[in-house]
Amino acid sequence: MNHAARSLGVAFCLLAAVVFANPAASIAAVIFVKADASGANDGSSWADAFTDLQNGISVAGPGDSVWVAAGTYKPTAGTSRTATFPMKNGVALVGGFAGVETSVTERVIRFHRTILNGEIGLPGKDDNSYHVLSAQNVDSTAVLDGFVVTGGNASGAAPHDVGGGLTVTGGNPAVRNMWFDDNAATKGGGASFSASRATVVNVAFTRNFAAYGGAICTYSEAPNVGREVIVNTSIAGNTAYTLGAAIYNVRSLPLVINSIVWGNIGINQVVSLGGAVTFCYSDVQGSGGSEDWDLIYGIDCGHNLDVDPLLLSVSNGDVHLRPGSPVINMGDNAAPGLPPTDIDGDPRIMDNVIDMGADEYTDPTGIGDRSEVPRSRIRSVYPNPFNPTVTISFDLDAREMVRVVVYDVEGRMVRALHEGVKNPGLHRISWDAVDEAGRRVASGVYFIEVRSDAWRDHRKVMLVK
Ligand SMILES: [Ca+2]
Ligand SMILES: [Ca+2]
Ligand SMILES: [Ca+2]
Repeated sequence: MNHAARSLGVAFCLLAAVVFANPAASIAAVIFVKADASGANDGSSWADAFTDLQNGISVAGPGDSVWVAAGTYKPTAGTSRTATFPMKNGVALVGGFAGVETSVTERVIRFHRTILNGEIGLPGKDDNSYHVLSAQNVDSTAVLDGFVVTGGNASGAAPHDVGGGLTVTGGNPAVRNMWFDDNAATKGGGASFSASRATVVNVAFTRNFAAYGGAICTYSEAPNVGREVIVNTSIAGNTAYTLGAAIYNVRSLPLVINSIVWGNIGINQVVSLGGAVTFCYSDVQGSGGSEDWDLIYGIDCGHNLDVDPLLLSVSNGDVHLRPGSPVINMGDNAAPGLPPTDIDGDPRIMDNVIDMGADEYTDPTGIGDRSEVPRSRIRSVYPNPFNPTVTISFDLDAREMVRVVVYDVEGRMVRALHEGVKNPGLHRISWDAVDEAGRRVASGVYFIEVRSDAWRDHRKVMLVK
């Protein structure tokens, strides 16, 4: 090859690299999904968001994120039980948004529940989606982050008998900040993992139901293929009517760190038929803890407990820790895959040491998602964004004691605006962006909470300067 031909060859290769590499880089995008959006329904912004999550997932390609605002999303508007939300390589499915944010770190999951619900067809579980979510041989670039998953019922013939909330087959997807509540299956009511190396971090499994593995089934056809990594996960109040109230493991080797297994109903919390579950820094009911480990639970790698973790309400699926919980500050800060926040969106490590479970304990006098809001009490916050003053309007049915408080995104109280008895009717209170000490606060996001003894409601406001 002469010099000119070689140069042409190089030039062609460079051109090819530009042509073939650039599109992949330039199409990486955020795709917006919002159940109540009323714009162009093309996913290009919150205003023009897709209203159906399936549309968002189907147009997403490698490098894309699908941001999903608070609301309820079903795998199908029809009655096909095999309809499921699929995980895809290179695509992050991210819930917990109010529908105004411009970055993932702005979202506060506990305020904006994004619910994936398998409740289709007639009311009741019998004809629901087999798997609300599914992942087939996807790698760690497939991410699931910030959803509530409920209503799945894997009551069919194989492969539709495992993983009512999520079924993972092969691969190693990343699952974090999730709450699997009230799903059902023959095996693995909340989730199933087959020959998988999935990582599961900051996840709650509550009130799921199965014959085997009320919360989770881990399964491997051949020994030593499956190796799930389960970190800071709370498994409580699940039921198995045959074996493994919490976890049923067949020939896989799950590693469980900083987690809680408590208050699940059935024969043994953890059952392995071949393989073994390894527990580190975890609170496992009936295990004896590392002091007195019962080998039937699997392998003790140290620092395990067997003590009531004082969960807020196992029957309500609320895995927040109560004051004085013995699992506070008992985890391992070096556990793999930890995000900066806990399942609520609060800082993951408080008091310098991580807690066991999905919730990092914060002072209960701070703001929290600990009671249901039966209906909206706040009528408006206006203007929003605001500067210098925002006015909040709210309704009272009865004469009651009301407290109106401003918090920052960390849940710290900024200003108590009102505390006292008010009459039924519409009330208005303004905030002048000044804190308790009389200082102007920084621009950014704040939460205004209105509460009585019986209810609470809140709105997010943004101060712009
Ligand atoms: Ca149904
Ligand atoms: Ca802590
Ligand atoms: Ca927390």
